[in-house]
Amino acid sequence: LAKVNSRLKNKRGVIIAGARGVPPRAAKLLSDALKWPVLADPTSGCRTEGPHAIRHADALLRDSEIAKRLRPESVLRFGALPASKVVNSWLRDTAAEVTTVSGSPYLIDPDRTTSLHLVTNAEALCTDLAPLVAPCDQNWLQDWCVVEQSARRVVGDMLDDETRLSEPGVARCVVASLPTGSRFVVSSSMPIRDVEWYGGSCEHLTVLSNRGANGIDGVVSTAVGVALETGQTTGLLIGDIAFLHDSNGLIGLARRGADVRIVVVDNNGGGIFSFLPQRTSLPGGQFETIFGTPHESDASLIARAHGVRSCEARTTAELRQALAEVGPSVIVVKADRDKNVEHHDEIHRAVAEAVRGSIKV
Ligand SMILES: Cc1ncc(C[n+]2csc(CCOP(=O)(O)OP(=O)(O)O)c2C)c(N)n1
Repeated sequence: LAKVNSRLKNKRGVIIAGARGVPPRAAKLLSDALKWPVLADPTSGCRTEGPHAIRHADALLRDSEIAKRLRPESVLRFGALPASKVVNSWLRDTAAEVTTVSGSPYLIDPDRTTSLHLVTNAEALCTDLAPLVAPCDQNWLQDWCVVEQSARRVVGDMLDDETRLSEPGVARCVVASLPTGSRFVVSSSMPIRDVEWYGGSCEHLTVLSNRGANGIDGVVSTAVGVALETGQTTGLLIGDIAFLHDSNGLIGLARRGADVRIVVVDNNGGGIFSFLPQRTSLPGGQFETIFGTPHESDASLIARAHGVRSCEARTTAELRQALAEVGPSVIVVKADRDKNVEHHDEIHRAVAEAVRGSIKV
């Protein structure tokens, strides 16, 4: 404990909460004692309403000035690596002293930033450390809270109550609408990123994400399995290609008593590829054949072929209402891949501008 404490005390630091890392209450206890923010990955369970919970780290740290201003001296990392590339490269470039805590002796640390690896129970460690540590100066946490609050405000203003749902708005609405205690399975590709960037507090949910063997395989089956195993309402946010890839997961669903509420963001292809440089460097037709892969399949009809109720939602209010219905369902939201890239850029720009203004970078 003394050794760990010497790496944390009086330092400007951050707690990184990854998947299966640290219970939210333990993270909060240590955050209060150290006056450090908790950078919370979507699957960490730590994306709470509290001001110390940083849900917009990826968006904040995209701005080089803000990233520099918020550079820590010490990092305490729990659980799996953050999903965000931006957060990981910021960590790599900070030169901060990184202490990693995990329950397993196998350390996953591709950037080799960890200089101390503790194999221990995270909750017990936080409880034992909290009374010993000394907090860093107040301005540090204050700055993080100010930028996080302004990011929360901008994202909320831009996405709450959309009259024409966007992909970011869908992610935000699904997180907010699922009933307390639900499991929430999030597919790879854009859904997990959109939940990270735009989803609000996930305090009321257990968020799960499964990369399958390759990224987008087996995701419908994962959600059905989670619902059957836990007996809880289970939401699934998934793109159309991942949905089609595992639509056999719907077989028998109507008769299995599993409350799986599936939201398919149907942009008629792989939306993530429109963020790649190939989108502009390849001729449009070629890009569509190789990357976009439009299929023209009807997700609603596929659901109905399996006897599962389906509908289309166009607005936040319609999606909220559809998600309130109990029992297996497929809710389709139509989207446009090109507009989606523009919309993401627009939100990132608005967040960066507001955040820069809020701490005068
Ligand atoms: C089994 C498998 N096949 C192919 C890929 C490559 N891949 C990654 S993302 C993606 C497109 C996913 O599209 P969709 O599920 O509609 O989500 P979106 O990108 O539109 O959010 C593909 C084909 C993969 N990761 N896994």
